[in-house]
Amino acid sequence: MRKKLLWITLIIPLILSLLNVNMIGVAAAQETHDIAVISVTPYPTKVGLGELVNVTVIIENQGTENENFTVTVYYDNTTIETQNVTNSAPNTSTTLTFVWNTTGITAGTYSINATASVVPGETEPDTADNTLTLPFDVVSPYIAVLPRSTLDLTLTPVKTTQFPYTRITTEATLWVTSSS
Ligand SMILES: [Ca+2]
Repeated sequence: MRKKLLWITLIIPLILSLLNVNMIGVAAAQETHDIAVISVTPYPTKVGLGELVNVTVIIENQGTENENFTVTVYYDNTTIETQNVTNSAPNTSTTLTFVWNTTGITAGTYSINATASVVPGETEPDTADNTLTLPFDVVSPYIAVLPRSTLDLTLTPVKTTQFPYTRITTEATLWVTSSS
């Protein structure tokens, strides 16, 4: 009887206590925090100066917890925009669209970068996939070089595949106005 009492009062609580500690330890080890930028897609794929670029960014919560974070899109080191993502569920993706107005920059190749903020508990090497960069070309708009005395709007532009013909005729008209 005394042996049975000892089992109930000491051994069982001790076993339950150890099991409880172990269960908490396992739960903590399985909790992960990991946000990843899956893709960055600009559209159109090349623009003339002053045109708009839609940058679509897909971000995935690869961790086990709901997360709040920000996503910032840059061209080179300049911020285009920052957006917030709230309560992102585990194993789900979020699609965001950013608009880059290329007015005021110079033609050239730029880096478009999307970066998701590091969430609490997210550590290396999981932080490496929080950013994604790709090159993007901004080209000079086509300028029709026409003799002033022989302006002919029926001339065929050299870069007909780059801009629609209607745009060329508009620019030629503006050129005549400014030179008069
Ligand atoms: Ca990550």
